[in-house]
Amino acid sequence: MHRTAPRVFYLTAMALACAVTTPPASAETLLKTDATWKVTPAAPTGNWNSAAGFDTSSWQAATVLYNVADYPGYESYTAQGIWSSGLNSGETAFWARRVWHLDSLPINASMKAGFDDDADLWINGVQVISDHDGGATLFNVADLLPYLTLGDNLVAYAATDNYQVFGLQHSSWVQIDGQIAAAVPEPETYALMLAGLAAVGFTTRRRRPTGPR
Ligand SMILES: [Ca+2]
Ligand SMILES: [Ca+2]
Repeated sequence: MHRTAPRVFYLTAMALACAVTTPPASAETLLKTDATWKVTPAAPTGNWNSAAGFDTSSWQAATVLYNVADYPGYESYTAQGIWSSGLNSGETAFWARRVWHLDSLPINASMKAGFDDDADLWINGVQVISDHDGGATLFNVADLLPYLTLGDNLVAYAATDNYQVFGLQHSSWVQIDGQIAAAVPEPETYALMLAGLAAVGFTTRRRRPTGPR
């Protein structure tokens, strides 16, 4: 029996190592601007940029202008350029919101964004982007984890178009990419695995020749 015990221990350790060493998750788009965003051309009041439950019943679905991937160098992007109305409309300012529910926090998350021309962006009421340079700007926020929380998250921004300088064309897009952890096995899974390994160890021991060593 004392010779079998190390084998069972070894197999158990191997199985547990495999169970807890989940396959590396690949980065995926977790959130992006598209028609599911709520927008309004009328300046909102109150906690529109900090409260996930803010009443947006008077807001409208975002107008999709184009796919960011249509632009050379951006082929891998999935976000869509949005505004409160068309690409050349006279609406030179609009407000956008998206509630984003997280059942678990990502392993990592980054955000890329583009504004034509300026924007202020908040995540859960914390300002992440303050863009007032007057021209179209691209952003890359490498680590978004400090801003995220379990449950409902709110991504909100106010964008403006400096039409007098750059013409009427305007746009905004946001894309959040990251890695979600694979599901961790439940304790019951470990118990079943240990029971199975114990049975294997027991069988191995029973089959071991009992002759002289
Ligand atoms: Ca800008
Ligand atoms: Ca512009």
